[in-house]
Amino acid sequence: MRKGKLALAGALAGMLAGGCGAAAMAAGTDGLPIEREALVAPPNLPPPITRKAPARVVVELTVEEVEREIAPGSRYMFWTFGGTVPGKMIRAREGDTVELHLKNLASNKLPHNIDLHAVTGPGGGAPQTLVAPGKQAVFTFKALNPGLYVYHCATAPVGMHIANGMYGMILVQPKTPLPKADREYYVMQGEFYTTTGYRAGGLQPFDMQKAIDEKPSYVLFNGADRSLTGKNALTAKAGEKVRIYFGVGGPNLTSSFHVIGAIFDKVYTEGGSAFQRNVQTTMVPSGGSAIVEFTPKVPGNLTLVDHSLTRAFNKGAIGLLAVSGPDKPDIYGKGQISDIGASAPAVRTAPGEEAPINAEPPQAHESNPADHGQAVFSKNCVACHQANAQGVPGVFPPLANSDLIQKTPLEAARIILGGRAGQLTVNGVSYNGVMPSLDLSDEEVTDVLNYVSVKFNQGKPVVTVDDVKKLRAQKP
Ligand code: HEC
Ligand SMILES: [Cu+2]
Repeated sequence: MRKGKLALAGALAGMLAGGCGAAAMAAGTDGLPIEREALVAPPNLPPPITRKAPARVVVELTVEEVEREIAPGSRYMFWTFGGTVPGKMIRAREGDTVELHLKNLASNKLPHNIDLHAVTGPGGGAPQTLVAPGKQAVFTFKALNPGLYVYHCATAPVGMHIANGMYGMILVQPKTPLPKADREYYVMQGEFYTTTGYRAGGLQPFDMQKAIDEKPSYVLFNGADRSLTGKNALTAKAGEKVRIYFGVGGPNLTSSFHVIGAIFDKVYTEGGSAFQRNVQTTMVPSGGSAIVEFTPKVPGNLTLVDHSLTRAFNKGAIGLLAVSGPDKPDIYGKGQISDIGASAPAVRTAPGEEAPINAEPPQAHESNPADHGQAVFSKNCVACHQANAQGVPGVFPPLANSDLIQKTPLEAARIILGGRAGQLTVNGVSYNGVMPSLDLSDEEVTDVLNYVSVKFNQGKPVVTVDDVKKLRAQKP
């Protein structure tokens, strides 16, 4: 609490003194005006540079080794540039001289340095900046080329320093800046290799062998599971131009960066000067970047993913951009769902032709609830919960021997009736998925649950049609 307030006070003081992020000071020895850059935490970045002439940009970056949450209930020892993953973004202008002060806190355990891909010269600054805990280095370079560049620690073992979070980006604005965007965000992807698995809980140690094998437990945006979802979601209004400075720290994986529900109007591929238009997914290599621009038109959540999708849905590489604004049904229709008729044949038979002889008679609740339940199960449940009702580990909970069904059958009926999303524990294992509302009748819900109870839970029928009717009436 206290620390937060102090930090806020400091930031306010900085803003008052520095106007918009960078404070202009007296000219340096080389005659360039000196600007001290105020760094900010991702997904934010310093504001656009409006000056028209070069400056000496002074940046203070402090290496901090910090233990914090990598996922709710799971902790990790991060090594960071500026206390955040990715490291705080540096913003300069083509032709600027950057004076970088790299501090290694005395409380840290290891030496670190920085290699900036925006530097022209061997090692990108790494040899000049290698500092033990309690030391600092000053390194000056000229930002000759415009572009969006990754920086990272290059201390051996380099893969480990990067895997622990030691990467960020420096944006070198071209002399003619990009056209104004309404929102600018800073997002980086990186993988984390832990001895214990995704969301395993507790302090999760780094696993060098998994890093060598390129088998991460986490693939994350901005260094934490849920760093860009829920209350941390990015925001925009419909009609605003959004620009995302996207990079990959790695240390190993290439990202197939995609925003579900948006088309990139422009992608400055590989963070360079040329852009491609109308792009769905852009490939961003480890140690590389892209600048993407799009203008959301309708309200709702757009989802940032690595389109290598098990990374998104099973390892954390997911973020949200919450868009507000009025509906535009001409651009994004509401959709309608209607019955195609249970007995309507997929292929029309010509008049006079007989219906296929092996067509199964429709199973009805009235004639045989158990068979009806089995039919509903085969048609509606097996795709996710599987034919043997065992589910899929980590994704779809089992219906067979489910403590939830056995102990709280009415809750199970409620789930089958209306669907469910979010955290759920079955047989001591936690799930966090979405079961859609399947639009079943009261008889279908009743018969399928009783079928599951008898067939897969060695139980008896557990609900009646009246129970389900009552549950439905309770629904808001
Ligand atoms: C599209 C995939 C999908 C389909 C189809 C589906 N479910 Fe589910 N179901 C899920 C998911 C995912 C969960 C966990 C939801 C959560 O995490 O909140 C779940 C949870 C449940 C649960 C509570 C947890 C448990 O294992 O006891 C029951 C009961 C259930 N489903 C029954 C059914 C029945 C019966 C059907 C068919 C009528 C069905 N589901 C169809 C995905 C599905
Ligand atoms: Cu390091």
